[in-house]
Amino acid sequence: MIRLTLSGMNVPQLNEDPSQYDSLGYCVFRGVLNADAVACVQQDLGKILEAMPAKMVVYKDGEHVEADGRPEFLVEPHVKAGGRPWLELCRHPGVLDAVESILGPDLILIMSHLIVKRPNDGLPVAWHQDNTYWHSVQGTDVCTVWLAIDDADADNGCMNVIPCTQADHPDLEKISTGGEDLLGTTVAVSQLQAGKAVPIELKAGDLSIHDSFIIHGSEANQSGRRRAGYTMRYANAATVAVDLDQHWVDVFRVRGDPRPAERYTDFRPKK
Ligand SMILES: O=C(O)CCC(=O)C(=O)O
Repeated sequence: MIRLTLSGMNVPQLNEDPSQYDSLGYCVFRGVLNADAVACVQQDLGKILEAMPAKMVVYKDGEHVEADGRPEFLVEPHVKAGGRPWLELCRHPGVLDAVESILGPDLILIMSHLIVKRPNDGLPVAWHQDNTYWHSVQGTDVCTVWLAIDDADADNGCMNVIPCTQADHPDLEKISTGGEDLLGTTVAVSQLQAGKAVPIELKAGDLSIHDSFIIHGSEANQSGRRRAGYTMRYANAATVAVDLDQHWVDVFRVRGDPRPAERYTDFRPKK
């Protein structure tokens, strides 16, 4: 699992085999969006960044607080005014094929989040698990697609995952970071575990998928380049239930047949 770079440093080979996802907890898919599609998404993002409010309500260290507007906090763009391009991305056939190879064909979209780190300024994201924040989501067959809108690498703060830490779905205690980071909370990670982390380096248009229990995070952006990613969160509708009375955003059926009396919004392609 080790590849040697020109600089002589050992870099772990990223998993690109969906059949290894269950054991490793993540998988990378290359070239899902072509150059034209990437250019469109970058343009749509430009519009959102131009219109970003000076103040935002953000979820930090367990509560909602008002904070300065920052592009790491662009939550649920797919349901906001003008958000149709982001909703369309969530049912892009290439994206859904990748998700289907992981979760099967019965798919709902449960939320999305644009996480943009400005050059030399982007916030770190401390080690965390996703699922333990989502109390309205009951079940473990849940994953996040991290679509690279810009090239993402260790210098501009790409996501890092610690393979296999999702095994048996541990619900780890959240600890306040007390610092300047996206979530304000973290989980305890040993040096041994941290040493096994892999940087998910992607070209714009690539995507990675990670399990909702895997430990992951990212460093600040210390480069002069922007790092933008669009996270789309999906679940297997057969094994996961979303409590729509508690959930903060519409849930969209994107693939597979709706069950009788299902309350998810039908957004399957061609509907
Ligand atoms: O974009 C990042 O750096 C972190 C992403 C993340 O935590 C997530 O997708 O759950």
